[in-house]
Amino acid sequence: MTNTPAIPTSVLTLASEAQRVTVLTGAGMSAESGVPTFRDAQTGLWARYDATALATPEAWERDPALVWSWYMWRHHLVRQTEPNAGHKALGGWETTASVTVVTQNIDDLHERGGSSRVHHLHGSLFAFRCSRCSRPYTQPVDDTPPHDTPRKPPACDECAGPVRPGVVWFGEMLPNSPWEASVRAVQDCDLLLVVGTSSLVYPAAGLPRIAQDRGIPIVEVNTEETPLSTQCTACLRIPAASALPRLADMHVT
Ligand code: BV8
Ligand code: ZN
Repeated sequence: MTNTPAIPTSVLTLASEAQRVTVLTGAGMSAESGVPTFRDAQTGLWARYDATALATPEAWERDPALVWSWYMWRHHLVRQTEPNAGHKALGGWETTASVTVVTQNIDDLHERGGSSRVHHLHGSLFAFRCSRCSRPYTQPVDDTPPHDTPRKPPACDECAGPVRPGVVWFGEMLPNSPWEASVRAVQDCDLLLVVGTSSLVYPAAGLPRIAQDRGIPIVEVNTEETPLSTQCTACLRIPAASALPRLADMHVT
């Protein structure tokens, strides 16, 4: 690596000796794949909307076509992107240690990057269900651009209710089993990496505290400081796609 900051030997030692690694990721993990982060100014059509205002049941009730079109824009975008060297490094790390990914992201880049144990705290862009009877909706969705003419969501085969994205909106409970599996993954690990998240959204942002209370080392990988930074054993101000291959000691092609 040319001018990216060095990684302290103590951190490289933690990474090489860890046998049970848990990685908590946020939107910064997918930034280098070209997926805008949650707090980036939304690009183009969506520049005038605040993502945290669109990802709510209230926005859905008020204008389901607008919210549906926003998710179809993201669905189309993610389908055009590839996992980056960071995703692939976490996938490859599974050959030398047990690696559990706990992600706030709704994309599928960790899976496509080779990770086999991924818990989605906030659901998935690729899962849909009826907003009325909760029946899963498994038909193909039309995510073709343009997305600036809000498109009505499809209707449930069973009750004709509007189909919604299978994601967790602000004010909604997290799905039980990914949450419980994630708590266990943080309790049982010997190294917690926190990658590409502003650590602002709860209860996800509360997970590192579980590791901290157990004296488990926490390494933050984030280009900026976050409210978690002062609680960490080390902070790497290095982009995820550069830092993770060096931590995973992988030579990702
Ligand atoms: C809940 C899915 C119980 C959808 C998301 C008042 C009323 C109701 C609730 C609350 C309330 N006050 C607080 C709450 C709780 C609320 C919350 O925490 N709000 C915050 C804003 C204060 N949480 C909830 O509502 C949760 N549910 O609490 O249920 C309940 C129920 C009823 C009533 C009360 C409580 C549900 C939250 C889930 C929301 N869904 N996503 C979708 O994606 O559309 S949240 C979404 O934003 C993400 O999933 C993620 O979790 C979150 C934060 O985003 P990040 O991933 O961190 O990304 P961000 O852009 O913020 O930051 C990127 C970071 O990467 C930056 O730090 C940047 O520096 C860094 N970076 C950039 N590039 C790189 C990089 N790092 C490394 N390398 C790079 N290249
Ligand atoms: Zn239905």
